[in-house]
Amino acid sequence: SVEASIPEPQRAAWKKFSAKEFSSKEDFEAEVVRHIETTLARSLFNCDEAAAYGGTSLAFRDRLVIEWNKTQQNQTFADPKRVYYLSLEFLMGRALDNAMLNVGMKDVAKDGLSDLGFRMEDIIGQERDAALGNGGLGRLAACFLDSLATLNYPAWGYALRYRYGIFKQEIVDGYQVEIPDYWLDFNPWEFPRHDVTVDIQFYGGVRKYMDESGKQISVWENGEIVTAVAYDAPVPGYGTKTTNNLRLWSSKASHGEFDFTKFNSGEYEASVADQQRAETISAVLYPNDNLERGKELRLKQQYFWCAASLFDIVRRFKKSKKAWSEFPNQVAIQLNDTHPTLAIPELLRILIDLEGLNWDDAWDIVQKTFGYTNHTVLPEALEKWSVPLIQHLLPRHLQIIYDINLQFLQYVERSFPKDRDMLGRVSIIEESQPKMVRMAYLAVIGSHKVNGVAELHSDLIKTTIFKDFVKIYGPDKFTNVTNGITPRRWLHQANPRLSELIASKLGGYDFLKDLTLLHKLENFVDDKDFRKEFQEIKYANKVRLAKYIKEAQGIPVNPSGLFDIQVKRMHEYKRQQLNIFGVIHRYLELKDMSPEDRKKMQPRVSIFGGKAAPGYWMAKTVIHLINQVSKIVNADKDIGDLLKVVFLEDYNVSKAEIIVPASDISEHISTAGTEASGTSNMKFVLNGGLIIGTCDGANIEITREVGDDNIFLFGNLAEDVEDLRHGHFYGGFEIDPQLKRVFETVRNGTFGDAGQFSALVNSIVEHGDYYLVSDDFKSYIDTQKLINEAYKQQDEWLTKTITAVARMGFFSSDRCIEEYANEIWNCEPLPPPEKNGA
Ligand code: T68
Repeated sequence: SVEASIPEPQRAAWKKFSAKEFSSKEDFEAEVVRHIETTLARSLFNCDEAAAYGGTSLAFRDRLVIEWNKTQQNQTFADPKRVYYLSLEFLMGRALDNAMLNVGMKDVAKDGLSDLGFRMEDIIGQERDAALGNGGLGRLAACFLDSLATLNYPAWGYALRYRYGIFKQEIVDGYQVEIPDYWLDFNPWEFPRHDVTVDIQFYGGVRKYMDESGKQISVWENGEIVTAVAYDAPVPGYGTKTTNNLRLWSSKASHGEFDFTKFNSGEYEASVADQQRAETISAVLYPNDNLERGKELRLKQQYFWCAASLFDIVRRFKKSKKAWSEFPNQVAIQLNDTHPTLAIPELLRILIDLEGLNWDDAWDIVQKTFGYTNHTVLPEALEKWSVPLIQHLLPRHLQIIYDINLQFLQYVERSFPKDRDMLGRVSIIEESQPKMVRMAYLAVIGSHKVNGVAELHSDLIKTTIFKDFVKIYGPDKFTNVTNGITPRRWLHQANPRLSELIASKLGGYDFLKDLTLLHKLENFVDDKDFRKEFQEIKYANKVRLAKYIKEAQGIPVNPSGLFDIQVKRMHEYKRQQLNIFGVIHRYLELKDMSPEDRKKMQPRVSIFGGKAAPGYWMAKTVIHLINQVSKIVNADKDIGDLLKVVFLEDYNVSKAEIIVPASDISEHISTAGTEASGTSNMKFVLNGGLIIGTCDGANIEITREVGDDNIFLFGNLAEDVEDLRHGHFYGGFEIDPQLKRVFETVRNGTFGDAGQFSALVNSIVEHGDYYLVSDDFKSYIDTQKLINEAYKQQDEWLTKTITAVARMGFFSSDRCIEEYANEIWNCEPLPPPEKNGA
């Protein structure tokens, strides 16, 4: 064994002094103080909350690192099939609370911190979010890492170490302003691995020659080199010692720090320029969700990350000295959307150009290795890269893509000799000016499985964007894995009191590992004490949010009102405009009423939050409108508590943890067929809130699980969207009369300069209402009225919410990961050894 190669005295010394985990309050305090005094060089007299956060994190980090090392060592020895999750985004949020939960010493830490003069919540609140993502796609990746570790799968995440995560949003005079998110000042959770580097090539050319045996050899050479440096972060599982790895690549210039010749000749700026250009690659996260704009730097990011990750994966595989044919038995790579699709030609390049395999063997390995997850059918989000750009940046990859396409089209031609149009339709190369590479087609062709993220979405991709591919490959290549969320963060951590209440009824916290156990809560739906406590917890969570709203936005809201929340990225397809038009409609109705009639109305608080992509004018206009409505309505003495409108600045993961548990109703109201799944819908219901939603994405499966009495669905169906859109242009399109009145109010300046909002109104009135706001408006406001009435029946409402929570077991990301493991990755867990030796 490896241990036996080390002489006994050294081994003994090592074991004797091997790092020990703190296990008592005293030890914890000693560790915190030691870290504050030595690692952070602070003292009792200048230890603020930031320093206390630092000391606490470092104390917990030490514990994590011990398990992390053991997990990696164990995985190295056992050498099982590993899963590699390639995602350009991981929206991890805060790490400390999660570390405490998984290490299991939170109570000890709480007491310890109190001895040292600090409150746990304040210390947790000091941490900045790790915000390396835009929205659902990035958060899903984070939930998956949590489940992979919890279920003991040997799995790594690979991404980029952006110096700037998603921007911080400020609202100034009602407008969004973007502030850079420089988050790395103090990040105790990452470990630089300056010894783990990969040189990545860009540009250059391809030289071809015949070797002695007459084989064609391609060499990609004379390009620019940028170095990738690995930074690792531990990903602890819950209720297990398994601690997996998230590896982030950072870019730097390859040859030393800068060019000394230039430096010595006085060209200081030029000498630094190369270095800066290299560092630009991992500098910033692109802040668009569901949009691809085809920028060269984005393509560079994608290749840099894919090439570094694949080099790392192949290097690890080669250590085991197995035959190449074993590669797909040792490695499963999941492509989170098309962003990592270049990994497909890159693996072919490694196998063929560098390792000397022939095309057929290499292709067989590639197809068996990759799986591809699609997250959208929106045309503007489907990635296409121009052929000249790829030719310039990655000349060898373009050749390989053409070779893949040739083989594929020959196969299609043989299979469908009569369908001549088929070839043009399914070609990886779009014959446009310039020609474009369709990344989704490349991903489908290079993978053995393609999955959508909710049932409706997985059906839709088979009948729309990938219809021809279903004919070509048969339906079995396509599958569904409905998204899920981790109950550790989205129930236990966000809503500790609810988690505790559930545990008290179910006899422990097993439900955090098997969420289907929640079904037993239905036995308590009539239990008076349980109901009372459940209701009190919801109220307390609303009080907590109300307090936050007062602090953050200065708006007083009454926690007994109905909290109606829509928090997500701002996007026309998600239809925040429908929501705010509905709010204006309600405002007008209230204004019309006599004071006596008003008294009978259900008080409501409409809460919005979400970032708009910096270049997305329509989305920014909606933010502006919400803020203007908020200003007018909140100041209207006639209205008082009957309607308050709040736009919460800078929505992110840690704020979601406060917002989600506080909803009575949350809005998931995308135009049917546009939201692939949605995941916050699951979070809200799991925390005892109901949904108003369209028949879209996972809303449909949530309805199936919780029952249609326990959700408020409205609006047109996906199958009718196309006809409705067509009708807007050719059928004499009448705007809904109640919506018309809303538009008149916007146009008459009630909410400020009407010119500001004309593009928004015109997109509906004049430009075809692509997102069907008018078509769904009546059904939307009628359903909101139903909700008002239902909410007044507090007892029935409570029954609905409890029942819904009890039926949410399906939506754990643990269930997703089991499905991926069984249906796509074909891999097994590797539980940590019973006795964890040093
Ligand atoms: C989301 N996609 C889907 N994309 O919109 C959502 N896009 O329905 C689904 O629940 C979620 O993925 C998880 O499956 C995104 O969040 C992006 O953020 C994105 C980022 C870059 C480029 C394109």
